[in-house]
Formats: sequence, C-alpha cells, structure tokens
Amino acid sequence: MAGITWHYVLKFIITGDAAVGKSSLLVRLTDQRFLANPDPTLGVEFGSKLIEIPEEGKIVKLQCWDTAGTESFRSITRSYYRGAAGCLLVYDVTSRASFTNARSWLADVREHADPHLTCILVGNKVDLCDESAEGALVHKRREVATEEAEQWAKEEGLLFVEASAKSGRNVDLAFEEASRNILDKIRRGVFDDDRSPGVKLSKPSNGSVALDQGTSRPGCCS
Ligand SMILES: Nc1nc2c(ncn2[C@@H]2O[C@H](COP(=O)(O)OP(=O)(O)O)[C@@H](O)[C@H]2O)c(=O)[nH]1
Ligand SMILES: [Mg+2]
Repeated sequence: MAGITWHYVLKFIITGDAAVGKSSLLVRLTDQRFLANPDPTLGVEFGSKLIEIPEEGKIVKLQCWDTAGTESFRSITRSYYRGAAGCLLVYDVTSRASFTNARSWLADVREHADPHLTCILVGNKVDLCDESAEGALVHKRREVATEEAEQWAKEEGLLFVEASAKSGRNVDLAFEEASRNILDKIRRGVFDDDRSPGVKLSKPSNGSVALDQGTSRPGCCS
C-alpha cells in the first residue's frame, strides 16, 4: 500500500499453556474480535499489525507467532523462539496450573531465545473475575492474585499486565509496553538494530507514515 511503511519490524512470540487465550489475544490484536470457540492452534499461527509508539515517534510492525501450547508441539515451537525480540508469556488468571507452568515456558524461552528478548507476563481472562460479569455462570474464581504475579514478574525481570482477549482490555497495551521496551533497548544499543534477529530496521520511503489494519492468517510463515 502506497505511503504505508514502518520504522521497525519486531518479531514476537506468544507462549504459555494450551487454552490460556494465546490465539484469542492475537485475534483481538489483529482483528479486534473475540471467538468463543476458536479452533485449537496446530503448530504455529501468524498475525501482523502496525502500531504506533508516539513517545518514540516510531511506527512498529509487529510480527506475531502464536505457538501451540501442547506438549507435542513443544519441540516445533522451540525453533521459533530463536529470532524473537519480544515474548508474551500468557497464563489464565482463573487457572493456578497455567501460572505454575509459566515457569517452564519461561525456562524454554530463556534457553532458546535471544538473551535480550523482552518478555511480558500476561494474566489473561480477567473478565471472568469482574464483579460486573453478566450472570453467575460465567463468573469464575480468580486463582492467581495480581500481587503474586506482579511479584514473580519483578523477580524474573518481566513486564506484567492483566488483560482480557474477550473484552479487549489491555491487549493493545501489552504489545505496546513490550514494543516500547524493545525500542528503548534499541536506542541504548542493547539490540543492534537490524543485525539482531527479531528486529528489522526499515527507513520510511517518504514522510507519510500511516497505520493500516491488522492482518492474520493461519499456519504460514513469511
Ligand atoms: N472469558 C474469556 N475467555 C477467553 C479469553 N481468552 C480466550 N478465552 C477462551 O478460552 C479458550 C481458549 O482460547 P484460545 O485462544 O484457543 O487459547 P490458546 O490455546 O492459548 O490459543 C477459548 O474458548 C476462548 O474463547 C478471555 O480473555 N476471556
Ligand atoms: Mg491457540
């Protein structure tokens, strides 16, 4: 599209247990919608979106790889960690097990990804804990306190946010916070511009930089 360009392409991975809402967060980011019964992810899915980081005066193209959370795909998904600049480590605030397992997902990320990768811990499905959730049936009990997750994130050097793919709360923010942190690392020379895997520098061809709609497509790579 003429006149539409970006300053950086940042590769993101989304990881965490099955059913915590990884694919739903990606669909919310790229398509602004929510599916109550999405197909389970097989292997890896891909979505991209342009976002603006006004403080940095930069347009960033997010390239997000959504990994399957099941054990059988773990070896496949590991290879995708390698080139990533950012990671969304997702758990479900109504599932203690998914929070506990976030430790082993983080260990995988640390083992296979760039050591400078920016990781944001995302406690998804907060809509289920809202006092105002419509109907008692959808109201589930929170199993992970905000403070506990925040504390663990701090200990591990992760950013942290609670979000809902269903309501859209904090979904854009999660990607923006992580991107801001990566841009800051680029500015400080931690990431070596486009010589770092996962960070690609693109000089705008003209002055007119604009945002386009998100796109997503299943099961492919580019
Ligand atoms: N209430 C609620 N349900 C969600 C949310 N995110 C995902 N889900 C549901 O959780 C299930 C698993 O979501 P999915 O995105 O496939 O999880 P993934 O396996 O981590 O990719 C689906 O039924 C979704 O509709 C959320 O923020 N709130
Ligand atoms: Mg999925």
